[in-house]
Amino acid sequence: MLEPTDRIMTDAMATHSTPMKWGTLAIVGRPNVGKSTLLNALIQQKIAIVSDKPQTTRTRIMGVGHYPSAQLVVIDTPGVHKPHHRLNTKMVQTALGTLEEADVVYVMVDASRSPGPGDRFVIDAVDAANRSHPYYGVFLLLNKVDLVKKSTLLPLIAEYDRLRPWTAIIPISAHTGCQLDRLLTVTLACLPESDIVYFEDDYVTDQPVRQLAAELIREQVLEHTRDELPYAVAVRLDEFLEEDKLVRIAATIFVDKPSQKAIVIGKRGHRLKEIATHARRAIEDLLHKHVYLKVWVKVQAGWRDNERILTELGY
Ligand SMILES: Nc1nc2c(ncn2[C@@H]2O[C@H](COP(=O)(O)OP(=O)(O)OP(=O)(O)O)[C@@H](O)[C@H]2O)c(=O)[nH]1
Ligand SMILES: [Mg+2]
Repeated sequence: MLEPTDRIMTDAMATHSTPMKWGTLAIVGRPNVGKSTLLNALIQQKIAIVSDKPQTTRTRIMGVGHYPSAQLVVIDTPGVHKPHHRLNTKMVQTALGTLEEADVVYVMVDASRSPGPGDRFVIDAVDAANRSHPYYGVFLLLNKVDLVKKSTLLPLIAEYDRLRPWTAIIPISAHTGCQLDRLLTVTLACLPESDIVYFEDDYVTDQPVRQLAAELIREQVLEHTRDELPYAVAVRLDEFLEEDKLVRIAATIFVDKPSQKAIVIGKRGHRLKEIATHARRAIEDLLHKHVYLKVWVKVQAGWRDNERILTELGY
């Protein structure tokens, strides 16, 4: 259960009488391949929002997986893409920067597609980082195997196999959980043992609860909009007041243009009401408290290229 405090848990180092496997894992890949879905599955909690729209994740999202004889720090990253705004440049820099701190890397791709230029770009970046500091393992994950015929997998595996020497190529479904046990076993097998584990047993993520709440609101905006709108939306938390049995939250949804504001609000405010109702329920599930949520929509033209606003939004 996540605690409704600003930091979810304090980090601490603990020594263990029996050595544990310990390491940092980075998940990288093009947008929409299923990285955040895998993070949530590996740590068995929802700390990253997921949507069917590309470029959902905008920051580095850290979660800690606790296993019987191992602790794994899992880092989800924004999908690597061609940036057209300052926000997107930062997202790609964040994703590639994560490669510097990882012990093990998962390159995730969509099992229904042959490697494209975007996948090759990610693989080249991993290779370059691996040359300067060699990883314990670099895995290729063919995700969404639940959506493809088994007969298409072998030729795809052969195609990826030619691109670089992988520690292993593993077809998985982050969504159904297929092959995740095996993935975890081979990943932990690569890692060294450590007398020190860095996080307490109940430490989940370094994301503040406010940020999780803002993300759950953005997730609902993504769920209820399409086309260019999801890219143009950001959520700022203006108020987060904890009372005895209630948390009062006020948030602003930023969009880029007046026409987008009209879409988010919808006819007679219906869409915004839907968004707020679903977001409130999701935040209540997170906090285990009643939530009173007020949401405004504000046009902030060019926010994706405005450094001050990007900083204010935590990007
Ligand atoms: N069928 C199926 N869908 C999946 C699987 N994994 C993820 N998805 C779906 O794929 C979409 C994208 O998932 P995300 O986890 O948000 O993908 P991501 O790589 O984090 O995307 P970005 O944050 O945009 O880079 C969502 O609709 C997920 O439900 C899977 O194994 N099978
Ligand atoms: Mg994501």
